[in-house]
Amino acid sequence: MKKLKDINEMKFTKNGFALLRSFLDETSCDLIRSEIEATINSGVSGACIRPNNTLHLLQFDHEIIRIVFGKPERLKKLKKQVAAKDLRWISGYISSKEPFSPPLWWHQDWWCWNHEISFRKDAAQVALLIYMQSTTLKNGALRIIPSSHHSHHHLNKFRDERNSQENEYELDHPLMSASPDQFSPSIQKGDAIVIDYRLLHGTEGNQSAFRRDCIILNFTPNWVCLPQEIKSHLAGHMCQPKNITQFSSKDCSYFNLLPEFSGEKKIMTVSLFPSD
Ligand SMILES: O=C(O)CCC(=O)C(=O)O
Ligand SMILES: [Fe+2]
Repeated sequence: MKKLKDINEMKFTKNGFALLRSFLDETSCDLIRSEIEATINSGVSGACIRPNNTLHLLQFDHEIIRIVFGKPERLKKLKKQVAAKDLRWISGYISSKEPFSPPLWWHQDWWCWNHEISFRKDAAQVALLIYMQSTTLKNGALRIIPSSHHSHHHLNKFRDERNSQENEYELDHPLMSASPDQFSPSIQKGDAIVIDYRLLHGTEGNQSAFRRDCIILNFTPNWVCLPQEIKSHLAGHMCQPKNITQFSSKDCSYFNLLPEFSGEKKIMTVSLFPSD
């Protein structure tokens, strides 16, 4: 008989996502919510405004990272879900949906479709999305298409260069609309969902008068197995510490989540669409 651990691991690989209920306790959520306010109000975090969601960068030494990683059992849960053998943290963001903002279009977070690693079964990168309030179809809930990380999906044919920064799609565009095969997980405050970077996902519109906040933490489950060029690109991410010597395993229990790379520095060409 299969052990529960194996079943969870297989589910993530097959479906491209896994839910981590009550990932954060109430106290951590409240602490993070006040850090979110402070970060947004300070205006110094490198906000990236794109239509219908605002991203604020989280550096490794940000207080929100300290709060989330401060409890080792959370990382253990994540590792188990994605069968991580060498988990490393690449980047983090606050993802806000402003009041009365339209849906975030269907997209994939994966960025190098022109590399053969894109077509392997296992995820090269995963995103952990932690929600700071419960979400519904009315306030910007996540929507995903299960298993879309492993197969061609018809929505991909609508994705093009507008799927970047400036240009919006009309509200009735297929990338903005509900898809018959979508799944909208019911999310309570503190719940998290981990998704394969290749999974098609988006959000409902936020029809409420309140901002909807999510913390996004991006990881590689098996750093040691990645090709050098991908390691080099990811290790140079702007969320990574500029001066790694300011941290040590003595003062920082999650220091070993930092990706190590000492080879030639290389930035890869970004390729956002599977057909590129
Ligand atoms: O905020 C969310 O719920 C998801 C955001 C997202 O998918 C993204 O920013 O890439
Ligand atoms: Fe995304």
